[in-house]
Amino acid sequence: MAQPIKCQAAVLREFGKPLSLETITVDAPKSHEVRVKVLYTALCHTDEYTASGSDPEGFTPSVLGHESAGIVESIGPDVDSVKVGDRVILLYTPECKKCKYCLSGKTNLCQAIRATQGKGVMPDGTSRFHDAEGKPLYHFMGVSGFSQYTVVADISLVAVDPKADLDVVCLLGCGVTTGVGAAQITANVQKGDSVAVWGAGTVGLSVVQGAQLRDAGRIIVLDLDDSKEEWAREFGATDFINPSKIDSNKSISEYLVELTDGGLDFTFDCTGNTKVMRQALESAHKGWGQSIIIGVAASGQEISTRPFQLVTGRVWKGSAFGGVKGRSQLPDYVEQYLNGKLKVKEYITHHNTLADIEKGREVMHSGKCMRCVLDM
Ligand code: DAO
Ligand code: ZN
Repeated sequence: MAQPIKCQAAVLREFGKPLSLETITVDAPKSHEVRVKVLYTALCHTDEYTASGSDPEGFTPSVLGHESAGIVESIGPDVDSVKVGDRVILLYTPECKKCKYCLSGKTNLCQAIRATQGKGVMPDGTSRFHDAEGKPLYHFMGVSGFSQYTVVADISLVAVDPKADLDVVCLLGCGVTTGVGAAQITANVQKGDSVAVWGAGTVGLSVVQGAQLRDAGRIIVLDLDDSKEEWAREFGATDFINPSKIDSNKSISEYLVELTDGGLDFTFDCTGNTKVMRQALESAHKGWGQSIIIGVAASGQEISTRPFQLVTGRVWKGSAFGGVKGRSQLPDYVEQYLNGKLKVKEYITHHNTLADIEKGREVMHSGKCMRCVLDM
């Protein structure tokens, strides 16, 4: 019978303040739960969004982190999908394979534990984390990877090929999969299609990679930081545009529509900026162009366009975790990485430790970081 474990975790005590490194207690997993020794967690801007206080599903005190990989340490009763010792990637988008959503064949947005995950608790409504005073800490995105041990629902993790280096494939727990999947599953980019991507972070560059793997034609990346051009080209961009530098009195959409003989087949917003979302939609080709929103906008923000943009055939859609069903499809992404088909390691610019998580967060805001992986 598994016992509570004491370990180190970075705790969000107050929004907008540094995370607090604390010794916490991680309870034994209950029915349909798994306790994981987290080995690596990469820092993602979604953690920062929540840490800033802008996320309506962010709570204090909580353990953030959601791009994680580790080893199954113990399993609760009724768990048959993983076993102790399995090497796993944690899934903030679970897959129960039983709910209406999972069975629909139309979405990856499993809803089996959606309500409790959004409230920062396990499916039974309680927490497995307690601080030194015994007070409960909230979970985050069903993962909480900024702790050396975490407890997740058995539908929120997937065992992967033991040959995969977990310090690399942890990136498949969010950024890389989100972008590649958005291009290949949500948009289903085909050979020769034209694509434009706003935002050359890990997600944007992964859209580029996903499109290039499909043999897209022109792949245009837009970013306000010129240093991202080299990155964009390395992942397959054919063009790089700094929107602040275009020599034109036209809007960026008009400029792109002219440049691409009527607009793009697919456009992707990876910025979370609602003005960019509109530009991306209006840069899509009349009659068939699709614009996919990936970036998460600040709470309360709304998007707008003239309805005629949609009447005339453009499609506005969105994508979370790239439309990827984690337990069914993520192992294949790991195989593609192991076979050298999918770039993953290439996004890692920095390494750090849990103890130095604040340094990692600093470097992430410096603009010089693509992905920083924490060795837990
Ligand atoms: O409502 O079913 C649901 C789950 C929505 C999850 C959306 C998560 C979006 C996180 C985006 C991270 C992008 C890097
Ligand atoms: Zn489901």
